Amino acid sequence: MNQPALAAHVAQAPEHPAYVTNAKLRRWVAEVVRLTKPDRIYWCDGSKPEYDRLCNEMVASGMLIRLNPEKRPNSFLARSDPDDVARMEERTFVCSRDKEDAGPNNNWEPPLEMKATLNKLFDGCMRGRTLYVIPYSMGPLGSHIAHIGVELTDSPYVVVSMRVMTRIGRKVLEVLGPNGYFVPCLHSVGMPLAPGQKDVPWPSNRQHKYIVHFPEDKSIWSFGSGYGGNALLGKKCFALRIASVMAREQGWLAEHMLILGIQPPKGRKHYIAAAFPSACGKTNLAMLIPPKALKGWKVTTIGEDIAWIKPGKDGRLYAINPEAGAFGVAPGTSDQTNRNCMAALKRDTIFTNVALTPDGDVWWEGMTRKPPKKLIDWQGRPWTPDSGRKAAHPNARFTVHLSQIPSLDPEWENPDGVPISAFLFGGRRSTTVPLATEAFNWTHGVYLAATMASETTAAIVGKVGVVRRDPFAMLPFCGYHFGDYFKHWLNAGRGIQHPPRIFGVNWFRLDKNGKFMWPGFGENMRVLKWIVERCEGKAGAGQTPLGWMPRFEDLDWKGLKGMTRERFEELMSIDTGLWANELKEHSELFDKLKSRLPRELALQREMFELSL
Ligand code: SAT
Ligand code: MN
Repeated sequence: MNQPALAAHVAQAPEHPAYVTNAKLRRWVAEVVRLTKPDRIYWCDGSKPEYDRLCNEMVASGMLIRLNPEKRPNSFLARSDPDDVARMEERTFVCSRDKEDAGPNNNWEPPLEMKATLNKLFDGCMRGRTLYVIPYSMGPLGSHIAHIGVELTDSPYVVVSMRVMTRIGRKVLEVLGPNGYFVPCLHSVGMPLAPGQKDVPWPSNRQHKYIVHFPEDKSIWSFGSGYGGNALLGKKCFALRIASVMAREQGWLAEHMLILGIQPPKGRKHYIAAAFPSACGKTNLAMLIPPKALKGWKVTTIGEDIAWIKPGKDGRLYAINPEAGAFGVAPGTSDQTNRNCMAALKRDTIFTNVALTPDGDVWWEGMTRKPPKKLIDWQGRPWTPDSGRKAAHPNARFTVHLSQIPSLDPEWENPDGVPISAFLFGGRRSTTVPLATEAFNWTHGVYLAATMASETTAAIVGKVGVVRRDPFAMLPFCGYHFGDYFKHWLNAGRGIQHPPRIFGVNWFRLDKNGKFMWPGFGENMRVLKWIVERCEGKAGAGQTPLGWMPRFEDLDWKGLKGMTRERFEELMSIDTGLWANELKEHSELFDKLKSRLPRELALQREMFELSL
């Protein structure tokens, strides 16, 4: 322990370790202590013993269950409150001074009113708890693309998760120095404890939940939820919503994208950044294992959720993964769908809302073809295959450090990032959208990304399976007006000498019988190979109203059974009736963004309509 307990809620600045030299940080922590009135303050050093100690404490308090060390060494299960299982878009706000700056794509309230609301909620909200100070770096420590945040939280689950997901602790404060810049991130589960009151396994606040961003202050306040993106504030709150604002101001990009490397059997390695909405298989794509028949092709992983991208001196775009871990969807993950991920999860993993086996291991839907005969479900109730309900929550997650992924790219911590050859945009579309298209040029690519849509998943609270426009897979994550964001993207491509090519993909199209037309997973390599060969000017394509599309002969079918020319043509077909409807929806989206929509996109839409 590097911090003595506070006897009372002292009015003066709390003690801090001597190595905390940043005056602004010291002042802010003192302010938050006065407001939230924790019983104790603890400065996280980021060490392994600290992580182990916090995990042990949580096992003792019932917040974590230690899994069988013989089956899953150093791994834990957390069960959340059934009311606190996913991101809550309805409770997420971007409070810019001017409402128009937040755009119709964000919930907004006047910042002063919101601060008054939050100040009331945070007043005394950490009573009976410890306030943890977590200095963290998004991106390799000291990288010119990285940025520092400090999260103050009353959740030890958040501390251990942040240690996996980011780089935390004392070493971050050394980089920060006495005058360095950091993004202040305040989080509370919103459940103070009265003297002697027993804690619950998953404290949260059932009445009030707020995930709030102040883009001008560059600060984050999150109240009432302990789950994922609501509570691990480095992820969606900082690395996307606040970082997107910083990126626009400073001339870079903060995107909801995985980054993967593709090494052809001969020649140069390419890096691709790909945007998909939450729970659309980004983790699987980032860790893809190519089919054996495509001999010599190798895929490596840099990141599976977020990319920060900056122009380099050579006129190319360079990307880092600001995270150090994966917070991925467990259901559906198996040795068949993602062997690399399953290998990563063998040890040192925190699971949330998966099922527990009688021998102290974990299980989720899709992990094995046959479910175990008996389980404890994600809510701690006995479960059998005929229970008629899911054993794991559909948004159950694993939290694992990237270093445990066998396919990790050796360049994953390169402070200068990796050069991006292509951007990929994809959604979950059971109809309308063909397997793959390549944009005619940068502006057309921005149009393609701006108008993408996806069927919603369990990653957010709300109705699942509804088609919604999700531009750049950033709908819940763009911290400012989408019209300005599209403009920023148009400028990003114009300002550089070698802009990446832009592609659209859809792995999820169904046939008339409701069956997936594309096998997906490792077979997606065939599309990636075509993309790399397009980047090298080697692969052919046909011109269509949607863009350049691979013809049957342009893809490598070695070793894939069942894909006939006829079936492929169905998979690639353009139904003009359905596309007329898409165009109507593009108009509706553009109408909402009208006041700030770049004219290029409206013109692009018109050209598209005329060509259809
Ligand atoms: O809960 S998170 O926002 O971190 C996960 C996701 O929606 O992708
Ligand atoms: Mn995501």
